[in-house]
Amino acid sequence: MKRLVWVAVAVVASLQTGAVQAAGAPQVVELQMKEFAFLPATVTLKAGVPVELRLVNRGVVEHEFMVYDLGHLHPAGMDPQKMHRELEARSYFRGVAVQVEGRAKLVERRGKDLVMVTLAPSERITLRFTPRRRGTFEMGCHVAGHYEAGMKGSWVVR
Ligand SMILES: [Cu+2]
Repeated sequence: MKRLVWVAVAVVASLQTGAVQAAGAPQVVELQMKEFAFLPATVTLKAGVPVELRLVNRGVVEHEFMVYDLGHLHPAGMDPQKMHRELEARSYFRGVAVQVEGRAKLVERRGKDLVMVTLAPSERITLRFTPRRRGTFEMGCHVAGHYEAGMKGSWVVR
């Protein structure tokens, strides 16, 4: 019974912050993609602690997962190819070792760095990495029209 209560608390905490962490365990985050949103819309992580990010496409079309330093860039309305190159260059995962488990439609890397994951409907993968860089970044789906429809969120590392 105590265990059940703990699980319930963990689920509530997960809904609030997007992260669950027991002592010594990785931060486990489930991030869902659908039309046209990330759930939760804000992922909050602790720097220096391993993360297990479970990414799943619960929608009916494919979606992209990218995390980047937006800066003063305004991706809405930009040429899609130019925008992808720009956002890939700003990827949060530059210099971060990311282990990918599971099958995704596309896992794109630049050199060793993960820059984008595309999931077909119902696909799910797990990303394992340890965040180092603190700050607020953006996660976005840049399939044509999705970002403009609101498919973006915040990636906060404290
Ligand atoms: Cu999308």
